[in-house]
Amino acid sequence: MPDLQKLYDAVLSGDRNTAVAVTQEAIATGGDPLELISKYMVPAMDEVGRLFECEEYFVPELLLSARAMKGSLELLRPLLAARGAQPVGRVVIGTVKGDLHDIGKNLVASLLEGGGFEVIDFGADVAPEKFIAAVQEKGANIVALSALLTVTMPAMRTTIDALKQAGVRERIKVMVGGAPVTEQFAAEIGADGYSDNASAAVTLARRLTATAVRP
Ligand code: B12
Repeated sequence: MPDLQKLYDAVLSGDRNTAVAVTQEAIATGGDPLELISKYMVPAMDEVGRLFECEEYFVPELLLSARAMKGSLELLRPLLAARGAQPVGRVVIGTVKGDLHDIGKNLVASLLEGGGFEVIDFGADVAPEKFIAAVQEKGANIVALSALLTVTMPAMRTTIDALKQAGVRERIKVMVGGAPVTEQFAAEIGADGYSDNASAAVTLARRLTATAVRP
């Protein structure tokens, strides 16, 4: 078994190659995927989030750590699926219709995944119907919407209204974010939560899941 502290350090420092190599070695020597995630990778991402919040890390460091985490998760995900590990919750995430910015959304998706959520990521420019289908057909219990343009912020309201019209709003929680989005705007459009960064988004999703319908 490799020294798993190296996995923690690799995620923390955004060293994807080392994170992947240590994960491969751990898998080959019978390491427990859940333990790798919960004892080393998630704590490393929590630390990354903490460093980001106190402005010791900035967006580039966050992206590198998210990439390292993603590299390891790609190897571990099939093993977790095979043993039927229960996700904390199921999140469908996307940047709203008309908006092509996806860097922040990708960060949120990676950190949610690292936090134990199953994440269905529809990418950018996502129409309300796709979110509705994810709730109806895939049992998502959190809908996470991102917008980076003031002109696409109204699409968040449109999406929430469409979820209401489809009769699924009551069984899910909606969280919103993106640079121009504010707590006040989130409240105005009837979202359940807002956060201004990816690590706080995980805390928010955990809080919302506690009151959402299980997938
Ligand atoms: C990169 C970028 C682009 C890239 C996008 C590439 C990509 N794959 O994402 C490209 C070049 C394609 C682009 C295009 C355009 N862009 Co642009 N872009 C940016 C830029 C420089 C960085 C955005 C970014 O990635 N930030 C870093 C991430 C990490 O931050 P973030 O997205 O805010 O995410 C964090 C939080 O907000 C939060 N979060 C994000 N999403 C979510 C979701 C949830 C649920 C939660 C809880 C939290 C959360 O967590 C994230 C991580 O901490 C910004 C300027 C800036 N400095 O912000 C302009 C900016 C957003 N763009 C702008 C504009 C105008 C455009 C264009 C219209 C330009 C044009 N004339 O063509 C087009 C629009 C295209 C379209 N239809 O979307 C303006 C928007 C102005 C406004 N008020 O609306 C900005 C602010 C630049 C400016 N100062 O004018 N852009």
